[in-house]
This record gives sequence, structure tokens and C-alpha cells, in this order.
Amino acid sequence: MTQKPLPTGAGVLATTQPLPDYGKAPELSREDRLRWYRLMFLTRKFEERSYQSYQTGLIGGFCHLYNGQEAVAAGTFAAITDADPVITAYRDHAHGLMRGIRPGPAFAELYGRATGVVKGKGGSMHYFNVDKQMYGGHGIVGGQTALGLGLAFATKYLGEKKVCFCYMGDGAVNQGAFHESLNLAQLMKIPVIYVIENNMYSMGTAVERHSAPVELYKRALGYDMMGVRAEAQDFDLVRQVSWTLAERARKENMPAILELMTYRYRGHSMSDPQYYRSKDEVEEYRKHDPVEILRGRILSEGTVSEKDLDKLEDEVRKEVQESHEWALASPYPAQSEIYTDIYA
Ligand SMILES: Cc1ncc(C[n+]2csc(CCOP(=O)(O)OP(=O)(O)O)c2C)c(N)n1
Repeated sequence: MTQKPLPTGAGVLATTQPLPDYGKAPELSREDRLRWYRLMFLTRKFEERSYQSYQTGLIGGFCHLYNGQEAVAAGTFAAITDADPVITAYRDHAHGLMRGIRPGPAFAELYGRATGVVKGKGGSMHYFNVDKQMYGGHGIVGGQTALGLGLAFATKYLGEKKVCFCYMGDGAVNQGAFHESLNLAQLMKIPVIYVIENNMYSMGTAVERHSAPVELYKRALGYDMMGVRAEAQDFDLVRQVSWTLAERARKENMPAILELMTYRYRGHSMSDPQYYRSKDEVEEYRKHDPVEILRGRILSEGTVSEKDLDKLEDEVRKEVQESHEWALASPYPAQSEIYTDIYA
């Protein structure tokens, strides 16, 4: 692997155009900071439990874990509001949990139970919470990029001054639907931010083996669009750059690509022997863990004691365990439900 973007603390690494100066993102209250830390920690523990559940056969089908990427979902979501629509691909547990899906229905969905967030019929790849403007959970690589454009178009058409954050992996940049979406977004000035979660690999294929230009934010150049590359393991840095682009989208109806340099600790899905990378590489990235970085920052600010943070983490561990048990005690969908809510 030639790309080695380990965090330097710089935040923004490169842009295709000068970034507008909207100043600092509004300060988060102590409570809000803790809430985001809690959501990142909850996502981490939820997925560790999911990993175990997969090993013991409780989960069928695909299951893509987000360990290592948590500051992307948290930092971008913390820059917008729950009224702004979001949409992502199949690596969607964090986006779902951070947009209000309770861990109980989230586990129940993985276990195929009727109490699951989409009634046990979607599984890991199809978390939705439309009440909180979370529109999936999509299995077709790049498919959500056109849908995200549509969500953003709708908010502009209705004059709502919202922005849509549309998430994708680095592998999705090569899909035709993405390029068609970029053209329309810039041409029609649609407030969509395409967040490329560059975790260095598309399944087992490293970026430099699947994309001719390895600087993926430069895909924006072909469309006269703003493209930004930024570090992604630090919640606060992610939030700042996301806020700037969200402000620009709201005030000027301008789309952008935001390439966030991150890393996933686990394999692509659950049956990945990971021959394409070394254990040392994974360990190197684990030293810059997004959950640990935010934890350390909160403690250094002195607004919360280590004891209180330990207590919060214990509560989350308990919630995860209880949610897992609740989901396991839930029934499977009734046979009579087999054709409801199914489109294909
Ligand atoms: C159109 C399409 N082609 C192929 C696949 C098979 N596939 C599933 S995930 C994946 C890799 C995508 O990698 P990336 O976009 O980098 O996202 P990541 O898994 O790293 O989050 C592929 C090729 C698919 N789901 N959809």
C-alpha cells in the first residue's frame, strides 16, 4: 500500500478550490460532546457484540463492521441536524445507531427478528430510520449516490435549506451512477455532500489498484466542483470541515466531495482472510483510534472525570448486552408476513 495518511492533526489535507471561511463551527455543549462520545462508544461495543454473534451463527448473510471509522459518521452528523437527510451504503450500523436506531431493534434486525428496525427483512445492510431522516442502508455499490442527489434535490425544491450527506466507500467512486450524480449536482446546484469514506480498500483491492487517480477528492475537478481531502480519525476535525461544507451547501446551494481518510480494523465482511494487508499495518492504524482520541480530548478538557467516563462506558456495555438479549428473545416474522414490505 502506498497511501499512508496517518493522522497529523492538520485536518484539511487538500482542496480543489479555496474553502470559504465561515469561521469555527459552533461550540458543542459538554452534554452534546458526551452524547457523541457515547454514540461512538456504543457503536464500537455494538459491533464487537455483532462480531461474536456472527461467529456463533446468530447472523445470516452479510455483515460489514465499521470499527475504526466511527469519527466519520459522528463528526459529520454532529455538523448537521437530524432534519438533514443522510444515506449510506451497506456498512451502515454506525449511521443507523447515530441517527436514533436503538440497539435493541438494531440487533433484532441482524438476528432476523420481527422487532428489527425493518421487521427483520433487511438485515445488516438495510438499516433505515426515516423519522430521523436516515434513508438506508444500500447494497448496490454507488446506488445510493443517485438517491442522495434526489433527497438533496427535494429539500432544495421545497425551499427547506437542508443539506444531504451521502456516504460511500472508496470503491464506489468508479461507478457510473456517481459520475452522473456529480454532474447533475454541480449543474443544478444541489446541496449534497458526497462523503467518501476512504478506508484504503474496496473489499481486498487497495485504492491504487482500483482507481487511476488515487486522490479521490479530485474526482470533483471533472465537474468544477469543490473537492476536499481531510483526516478522519479526530471527531473535532471531521466536524469542523463538515460544518464548513454544510454551511456552503445551505447558503450557496453548492455540492462538494469530502474525502475522509480513515481505516477499518476488521475484514471487508465476515469471511475475509485479509491477505491484502499485514497485521502490522492494522496495528499501526489502531494507534490512532477515533474513540480513544475523543476520549483523551474530553478528559484533557477537564469537564468530565475519568470516573464519570468509566461509568458512562459501563452503562453502554450493559445496554448493549441487554439489547442483544432482548433481540434474541424476540420472535421471527410470521410466515404470513413473507410478502409484505417486499418490492422484489
Ligand atoms: C454494483 C455492485 N458491484 C459489486 C458489488 C460487490 N461489492 C460489495 S462491497 C464491494 C466493495 C466496495 O468497497 P468500498 O466502496 O470501498 O466500500 P467499503 O466496503 O470499503 O466500505 C463490492 C465490489 C456490489 N455490491 N454492487
